[in-house]
Amino acid sequence: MVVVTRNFHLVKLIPSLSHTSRHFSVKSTYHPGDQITVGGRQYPADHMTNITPHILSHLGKNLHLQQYHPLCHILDRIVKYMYSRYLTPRGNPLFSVHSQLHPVVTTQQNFDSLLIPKDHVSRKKSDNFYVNEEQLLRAHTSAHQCELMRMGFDNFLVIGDVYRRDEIDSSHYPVFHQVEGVRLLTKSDVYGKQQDMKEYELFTPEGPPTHHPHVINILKADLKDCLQGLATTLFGRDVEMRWVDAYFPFTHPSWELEVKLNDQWTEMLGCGIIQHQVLLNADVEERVGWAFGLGLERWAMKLYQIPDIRVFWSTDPGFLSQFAFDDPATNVNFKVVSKHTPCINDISFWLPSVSSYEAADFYDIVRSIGGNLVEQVYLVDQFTHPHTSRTSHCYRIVYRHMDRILTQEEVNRVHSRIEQETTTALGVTIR
Ligand code: FA5
Ligand code: MG
Repeated sequence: MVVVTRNFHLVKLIPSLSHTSRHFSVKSTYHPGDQITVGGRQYPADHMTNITPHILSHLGKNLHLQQYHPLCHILDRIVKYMYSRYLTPRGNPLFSVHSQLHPVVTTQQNFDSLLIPKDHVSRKKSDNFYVNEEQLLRAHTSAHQCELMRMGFDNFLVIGDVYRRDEIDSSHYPVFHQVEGVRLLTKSDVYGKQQDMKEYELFTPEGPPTHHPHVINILKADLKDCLQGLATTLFGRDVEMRWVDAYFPFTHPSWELEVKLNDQWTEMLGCGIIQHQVLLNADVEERVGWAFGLGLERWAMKLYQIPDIRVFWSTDPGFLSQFAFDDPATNVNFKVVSKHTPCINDISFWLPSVSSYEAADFYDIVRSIGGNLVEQVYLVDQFTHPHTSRTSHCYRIVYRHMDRILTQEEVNRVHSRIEQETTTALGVTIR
């Protein structure tokens, strides 16, 4: 087994960008020469920089490496499953594990190396946390595929924290953990045992290199069997699951696996057959392969019946003590530490008339000021005034502390700070 380790240290903002929560602004302006420190490294800031102090506070926590953390237990089981499924001829695990790669990657790694077009929506500033024009906090662990393939790894797992400006609800959090799996095969790996197929090629003979249909079928069968096997190993034979066709620029064909979570079909992973051009970008020839990316929190929520994704960041002993066991396969009947009644406050405002308004900026403010008191935010109403043509949005913010009762006064104080900050940072007018 090969473990690639690149340590990084806890995050600190350098003084020129530091803040007190009172004067925090999402739309901080960065001047030429400003520096931002992310994961112990310094980077030049620019007009794309949009990492908030709230997000920075999650760097270096490495929940997946913390002994007795549920994400660490489930990761252990996933790695063991992959180790036992794929062995070298000498009986050793085939997959290498890379769990400490630095989370700052280049746009080349996160997008270009994966054939994500220059104008693709997933590159938007409103969807990502940019360090600057050329670097960002990785939005998925797929960002490391090419560098590892170029280094010569054929079978590997990448585990890491990933960052997205996403929705806010019980199964989405702006920082979560992914496990990436990549398996590359040579012609003899693909056809080896199937004598009658020895003559087949990996690619169709004419036109640009296209996978031979047999390759797709053989890889697809292995990929789906591997992932379904993982789901039944963790969740039991009777788990309800289904495959859905999907699209990713870097795999074709692609699928998503959904599992019933709290009576709702929930996406657990994306996967597919790696596009040939992705391998060429990594200087890999004469190989084909598959890849998957799964959300560790979603798998842990299913396994331990954890109802809310924020719980993983809790330091409450009532939560953590439930996972203080050495055998990761121990059965846990997770007890919700508390499910106090929520406080629900709405916020309505007119958008600025010359509108550069992005809901993601508003969500950042809510998360930065409300922290983990905020369980959910959603748009409940929007309309455009027929005479003035001004647009109004109304959002509902559900406040609920994981560990204790919140008072309405406390919530009101947080809520009015959110109103103030939204007014100054985004130029809206509270109604
Ligand atoms: C990806 O990130 C692709 N890189 C996955 C992939 C890898 C496809 C390799 C093909 C080959 P997606 O955005 O769907 O895809 O995220 C993958 C998984 O991460 C989801 O299925 C889900 O389990 C989890 N996930 C996505 N967004 C969030 C979020 N905000 N909070 C928690 N989990 C999330
Ligand atoms: Mg998806």
